[in-house]
This record gives sequence, C-alpha cells and structure tokens, in this order.
Amino acid sequence: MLTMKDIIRDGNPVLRQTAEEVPLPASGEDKQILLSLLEYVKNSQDPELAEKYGLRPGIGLAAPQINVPKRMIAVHVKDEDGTLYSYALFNPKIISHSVALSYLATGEGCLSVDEAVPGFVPRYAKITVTGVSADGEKVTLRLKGLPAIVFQHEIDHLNGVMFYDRINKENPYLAPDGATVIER
Ligand code: LHY
Ligand code: NI
Repeated sequence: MLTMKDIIRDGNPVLRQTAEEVPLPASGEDKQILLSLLEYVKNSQDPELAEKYGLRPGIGLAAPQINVPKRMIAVHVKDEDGTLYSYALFNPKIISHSVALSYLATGEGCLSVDEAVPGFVPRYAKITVTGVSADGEKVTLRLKGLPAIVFQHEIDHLNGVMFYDRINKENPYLAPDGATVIER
C-alpha cells in the first residue's frame, strides 16, 4: 500500500522526465503499480484510512510521483452532478480538446508539492482521452469540468510538467480569455 513516504517531492528529477510508454499487454508488475495508484487515491479519500496512515487527500496520482517514470495515471473524482470518474489508465493520451479553456477557482495543488502555489492554471475546458485499463480494455473518455482538469494535471506529470509551470508569472490570477471557472 502506498503512503506519503512513497510520494516523490518537487525537486526530484523524475518529476521533470518524460515518462516511457508502457508496453502492452502490461506485465503483472505494471498492472500492480497501476492499481496501487488508484488505491492510494481511493484510500486518501477515506477519512479513517487517511488519518490512520497520514495520507494527504488526493483525486489523482501519476506513476512518476512514486518514482516510476512510466505512462500510468489514476483518477478518482466526482463531477458537479456527482458522477464518479474512477480510472486507472496505461498510456493515457489527449486525442482532442476544445479551444476554450477553464480553470479551478481555487487554483491547483499537487501531492508532490508541499507548499501552496497561488494562481489560476489554464486548462482545456473539454478533452477526449484514450488509454488502456488494467484489464487491457481500450477506454475513451469525453471529459469536462473537474475531471478534465485532473486528467490534464496527471498527464502533465507524464511529460515532466508541473501545474505551476502554467501559472502566469506576471499576473497569477489572470483569468484566461473566455475561460469557464470551475468551483470544487
Ligand atoms: N494530485 C492532486 C490532488 O490534490 C491533483 C489535483 C489536480 C489537485 C487538480 C488540484 C487540482 O489530488 C496530484 O498532484 N497528482 O498529481
Ligand atoms: Ni500533481
């Protein structure tokens, strides 16, 4: 079971690497790693388990954050209607996206970044993501709102990008033109 001591912190070069594609069909070891990412996120949202093991609550996690430079992510989050998006994917890819942008009103945080970094993080408002589940099924997801933001945050980790790289340096709270604000 993963805990905070397994999570690599900002400054470690693994977070700036481009992660490798996972060869498919996945090995048993890669499947285990993938499922452990999802398990962390789920456990971290359970108040008893989070307290017991000192887990910082999260809605997404990427393999480089546990020192595995491979293209794997997990997301466990509800949208504004209460629909749960719970996915663990190998080789997730944004195959198309809107021109329109959105951003979280509260900004973003990261399980690998201990301090808060203030500012809006521009993201695509809508994305289509493909990937492969732990069972080897091809998955295609059309996402907007918070789930779209989390997937973009996690896929960024696979490309060595941190959320604060996307914050405007001169004016961190500059709202992108015509962007939708997302409350969470
Ligand atoms: N997890 C963040 C978390 O709190 C993801 C996140 C995304 C937070 C968007 C806030 C906004 O679950 C990670 O840092 N995973 O990489
Ligand atoms: Ni992160």
